[in-house]
Amino acid sequence: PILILGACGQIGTELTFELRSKFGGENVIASDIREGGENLMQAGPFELLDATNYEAIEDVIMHYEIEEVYLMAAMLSATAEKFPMRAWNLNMNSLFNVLNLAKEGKIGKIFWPSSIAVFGPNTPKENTPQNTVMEPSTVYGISKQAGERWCEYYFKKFGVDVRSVRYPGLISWKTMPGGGTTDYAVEIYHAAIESGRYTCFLEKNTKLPMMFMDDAVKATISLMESPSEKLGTRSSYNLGSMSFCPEELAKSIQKHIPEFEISYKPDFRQQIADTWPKSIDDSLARQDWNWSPEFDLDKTTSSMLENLKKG
Ligand code: VAH
Repeated sequence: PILILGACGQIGTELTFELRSKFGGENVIASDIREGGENLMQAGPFELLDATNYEAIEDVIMHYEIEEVYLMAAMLSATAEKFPMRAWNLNMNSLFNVLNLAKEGKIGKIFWPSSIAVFGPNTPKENTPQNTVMEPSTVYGISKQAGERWCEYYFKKFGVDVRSVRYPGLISWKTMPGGGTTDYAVEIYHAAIESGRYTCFLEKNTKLPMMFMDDAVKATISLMESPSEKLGTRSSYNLGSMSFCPEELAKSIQKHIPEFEISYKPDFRQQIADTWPKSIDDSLARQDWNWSPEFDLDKTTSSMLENLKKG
């Protein structure tokens, strides 16, 4: 069986649905600090679980005989700047809990998400390499860089089978955005349908690496199913699919909703976005486990508007 920590989050929700359809609802235990939507709660077992509580996770793992854990609980970049110590505690202690349970032989395989937030102001911004200068200047990015170092350490020192990708900004419709700097790219679709206008908290030419959630879920499961010997890195894989700026995203929406209007009112999240890459070199993921994305911007926009219009 599989345990998902943070199953009610943006990625956790989608991973839970996909893994349940692949392996059967009863084999995927969803957990989070709070209950989720009824379709998530009814499709398989759910446990209220604090990912920073080692004993609580251990109890769930022993009770359900868990073999794999997806640790999707975290505080994202914008919120982490407001509550640095709470973010560090959640993002790091949840990771230590699952790494240590695996070191004790109680978990067979771990997925842990990193992010393009590991890169900082002096990282090359175009086609950012897998291995390069990384001096993240955000709490969230620092926690992801530290997390990557610990994942590689536990693999090398204790043989823990932990796998990770550096997600770009993710776009999805099943959950509302939650505290991310890239979440303008989710909010904008809701606004386009609800009011026909959106005030963007990033400048119009802020180009960032982005990905539609279906591609992110496909990549995650593909990495988890790859033979261990094929994996060339145990810190975290660069993962890319497309890059765009708010102005380009607005134009893509206007192909469907011509009267849609966007205005710009940058806030503190602009300073976070300015430290991140514009595009990613993900050739190692393509080489090691045949990564290849399916959704470009226009395909993403069609899918987002179609699914959000269904309400
Ligand atoms: C955030 N969506 O904005 C997350 C992600 C690269 C962006 O880490 O914080």
